Amino acid sequence: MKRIVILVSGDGSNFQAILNSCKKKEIFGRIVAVVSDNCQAFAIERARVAHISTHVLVPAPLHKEEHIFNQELMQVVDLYSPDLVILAGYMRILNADIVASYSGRILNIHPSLLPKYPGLYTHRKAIQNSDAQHGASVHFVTDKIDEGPVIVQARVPVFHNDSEYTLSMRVKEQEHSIYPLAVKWFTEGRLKMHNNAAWLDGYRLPQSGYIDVIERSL
Ligand code: NHR
Ligand code: GAR
Repeated sequence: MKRIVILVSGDGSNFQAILNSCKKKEIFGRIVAVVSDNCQAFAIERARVAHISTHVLVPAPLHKEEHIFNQELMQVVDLYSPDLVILAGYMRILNADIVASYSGRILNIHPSLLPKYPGLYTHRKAIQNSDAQHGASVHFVTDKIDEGPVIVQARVPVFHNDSEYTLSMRVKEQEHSIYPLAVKWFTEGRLKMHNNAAWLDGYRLPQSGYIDVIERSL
C-alpha cells in the first residue's frame, strides 16, 4: 500500500473522490494525512469523518513568513513518510525544497487544458474568451508553476449561458474521474516522471490529448 498525503485548501471534493477510490480498492493506497492551509476548509471535515489525521497550517498574513511556512509544511508532510503527495485544490506555491525533496512524487490537478491558462481564474478566462471547450489537467509538480509534465486531461464543452460556477461544476465532475485514475496508475508503479516528461507503462505521455466527457468510469 502506498502512503498518500493530500494537501487541500477548500471543499476537498477531489480528496473525497480519491478517498472513495481507495476504499473501493481501485487505488492501491492509503491516505495517511490531510494538510490544509485554511482552517475553514470543508476538506478537514471530510477527513475527520474518515478518521484520517488532519493538520492545519495557517500562514502568516501578507506572505511574510513564506519560507518558515514551507519549512513547517515539509516537517508535517515528512512525519508521514509519504510515497505520494497530492495537491487537491491546494492554493499555495510549494517552494523549491519541498519540490526537490518529493521530486516525481507530487501531483496536482489544474482546472484548465494546460498549457492554456496556467494560474488562477481559469473558468473566468475560458468564458471571457468565448472558448468552445475547457477542462482539467493532472500533472506532476515541478518548480515551474502549472508547467510540470501533463499526465491526463479531460475536456468539457463551454455553453453560451455558463457562469464560472456552472462551468467549474462541469469541470469538477471530470476531475473526479481523471484524478483517481492518475493516482491509481501511480500507486501501481506504472506512472513516472523522467526527463521532465510523464511516462505510463514505459511510454511517454503526450502533453496534450483529452479524454472526452466520460461517465464516472472509476
Ligand atoms: N507548487 C509548485 N512548486 N509547482 C506547481 O505546479 C504548483 C505548486 C503549488 C500549487 C496548484 C496551482 C493550480 O493548479 C499548484 C501548483 C496556487 C497558485 C497561486 O498563485 C498558483 C498555482 C496553483 C495554486 N497561489 C498564490 C500564492 O502566492 C496564493 C493565492 C491565494 O491565496 O488565493 O501562493 O492552479
Ligand atoms: C478544483 O477544481 C481544482 O482543479 C482547483 O480547485 C478545485 C478544488 O476543488 N484547483 C486550483 O484551482 C488550484 N489552484 P476541491 O477542493 O473540491 O477538490
